[in-house]
Amino acid sequence: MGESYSTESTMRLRASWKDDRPLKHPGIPTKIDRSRWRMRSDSGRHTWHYLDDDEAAKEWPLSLADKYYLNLPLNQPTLPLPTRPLDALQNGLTYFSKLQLPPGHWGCEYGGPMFLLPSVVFAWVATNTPIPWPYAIELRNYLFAHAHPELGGWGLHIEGDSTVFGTSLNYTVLRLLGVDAEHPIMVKARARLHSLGGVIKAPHWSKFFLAMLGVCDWDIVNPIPPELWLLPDWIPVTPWRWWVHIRMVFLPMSWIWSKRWTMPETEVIRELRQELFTQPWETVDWAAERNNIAEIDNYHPKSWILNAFSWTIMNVWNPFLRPRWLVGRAEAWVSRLVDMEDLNSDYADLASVNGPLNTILCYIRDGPDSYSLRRHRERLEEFLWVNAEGMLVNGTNGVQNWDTAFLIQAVVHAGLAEDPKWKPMLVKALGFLESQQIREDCIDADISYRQRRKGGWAFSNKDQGYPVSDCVAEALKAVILLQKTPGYPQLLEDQRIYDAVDTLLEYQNPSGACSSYERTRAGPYLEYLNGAEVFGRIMYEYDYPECTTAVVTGLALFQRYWPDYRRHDLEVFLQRAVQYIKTAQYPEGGWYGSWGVCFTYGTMFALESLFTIGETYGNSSHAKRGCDFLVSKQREDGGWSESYHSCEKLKYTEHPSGSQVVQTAFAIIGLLQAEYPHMEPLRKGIKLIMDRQLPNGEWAQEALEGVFNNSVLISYPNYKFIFTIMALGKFAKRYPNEKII
Ligand code: LAN
Repeated sequence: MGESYSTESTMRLRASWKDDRPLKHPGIPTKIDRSRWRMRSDSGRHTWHYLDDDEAAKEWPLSLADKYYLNLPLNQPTLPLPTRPLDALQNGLTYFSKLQLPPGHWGCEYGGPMFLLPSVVFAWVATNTPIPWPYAIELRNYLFAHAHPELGGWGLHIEGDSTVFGTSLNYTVLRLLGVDAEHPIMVKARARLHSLGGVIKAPHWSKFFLAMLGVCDWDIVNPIPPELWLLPDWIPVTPWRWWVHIRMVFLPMSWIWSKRWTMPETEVIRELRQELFTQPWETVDWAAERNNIAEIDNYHPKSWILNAFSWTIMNVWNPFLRPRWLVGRAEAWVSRLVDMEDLNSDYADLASVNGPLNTILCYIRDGPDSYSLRRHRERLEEFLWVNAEGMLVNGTNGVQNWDTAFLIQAVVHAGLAEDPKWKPMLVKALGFLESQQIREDCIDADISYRQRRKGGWAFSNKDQGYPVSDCVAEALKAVILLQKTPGYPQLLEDQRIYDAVDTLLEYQNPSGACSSYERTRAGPYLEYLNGAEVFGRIMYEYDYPECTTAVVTGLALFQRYWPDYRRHDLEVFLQRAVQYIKTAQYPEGGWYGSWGVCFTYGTMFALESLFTIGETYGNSSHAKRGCDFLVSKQREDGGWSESYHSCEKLKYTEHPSGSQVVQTAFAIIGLLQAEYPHMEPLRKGIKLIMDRQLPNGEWAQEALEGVFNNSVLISYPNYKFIFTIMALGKFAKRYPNEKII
């Protein structure tokens, strides 16, 4: 990409504002042609490229998947109108199979949270990384498209009301990209920010980033002492016990905080100091505003214990006691842990907050010409995505393994694995999973507090290198199901299957449950140290019914074909895990889902666990209560409709926009797993799924499907294919001759 947009030259004449393109820079073309974007997937590494000249665009034509991502017309034929679920399923697959990428997997945007894009842009700006002009334009387009239409500003995620967190970060991004402060969207956002009290009311992470940019003074940032990493492991609050996402974000943050590093001042930073505050910048009493936070941002108020800790650090430890030698040791150790993270992921890093932060650390520590910075810059590209609204930053470097594993299972469960029409697609998908299995444990696993990973699968791709309990299990199931179907290549020999099982067996918590990335290393007390304010349940690894179920079903499937391998370990594991599932049931009968919205998602999984040990509606009070709960939430039109407010409030809440295809599929799958005996509710749900299918076989995007940390929504655009196909297939297996329409 030839031309780039220098972040240093963000100064422009406000008066020169004339059109809707506030990015003023000599040489930036006035128009962007969205059909010039291409997504390239090298073994599951996704990068976007803007083809500036006609020749290049002709040589690299848009693929169907590109068109789909960009919402350009695909011109897919109208398919025969389905009357039976299996026909609808085939139509859905006909469409979805065309989106399979050359390595064998599916891609998708993975957006929703509104603090990821700022992390990446701030990393570029802080490290003096030129931002290509098509990026700058498309990032602006995306943020403009998601400014809250009534309130102005931006929220924690795209469906939420605007907050100080979202607005302060994204307003700053736009100004750094060269957007004029007097643009109507900016004026409205600023008004919203000021009505909430301005940036002094921002939560911790926002204050951190703005201090690093030089908009705030470091004194406004609550402490993140790197010394914490020197504490002995036995202490119950030490960082090795934290949930890996928090651990890996606070790690580079603590180093930057300790250095109080601020990027060189620019004109736009000086302007932001005037724009983001409700009082003259020079008069702000920074230290006094550290705990000042707007009500709307304060999802998880800080505990008095954390406040006392922070006070002591800032008023006693730092000014009077903190010895230089200790600071040096702590910073050096943190810096080494960052290197381990970078080495174990080839700089891909865990996700799109710690990746940008590690980038900044490497720039400060290793300099602008270092290998570490160059490699980080390349890897940051993999978090980017382009859609019909512009450019966004994904929650991870993709959803490759996860979606592929589910799609395989959905087709196998529908009884179509041997159908010559779908076999080539499945063989390619199997090949992808084979290529993505992690084959080695981490370097320095013990000292970097990493768990066994050999044989596992990550959520996205192998490079990222973090297996997750359910990602390993879902991929393992997909592999076993295909390799045990006659006529499929045996790409993973038994030893590689055993490796996966050995990794899975490491995940069980004392409660019997599984968490996400690691076994739990702490308890609820650690939430007293949650200082992020905007997220709940973030400090340690919780027990999750959905992760536990995936492991239960994965191990049970394995056991069917390899009954003697670690027989005793597996039996004990399964028995304890399902016992946990029972205890996690809510009094109303459902299960809380932490990673999808919400009770429909969690209940689908839990009912599958119960089925694995033979407990269904007819013989189990747990399964019956789960089914009754689901059926009680079915709407008149046959669908289910849950809002993300369920996740925040831990109570089933209806979505204002009515039934959702994906949740309807979750509920139907759950009921079918539990062998729910009455056909009518199932039929009505299936009818809704079929009615919503478009003539070319696709389903339209509805509300966001996923969630994390109680409060942040994230999209899983492929769920509308995968789980509908799964529901239709399971229904068709149970009622093969049933016509619905
Ligand atoms: C994800 C995405 C996938 C998800 C499932 C596999 C679905 C789940 O069953 C286990 C947890 C996991 C892996 C998960 C954890 C948290 C993630 C990585 C995310 C929701 C995607 C983005 C999010 C991450 C924390 C975003 C960065 C934000 C911070 C607060 C650091």
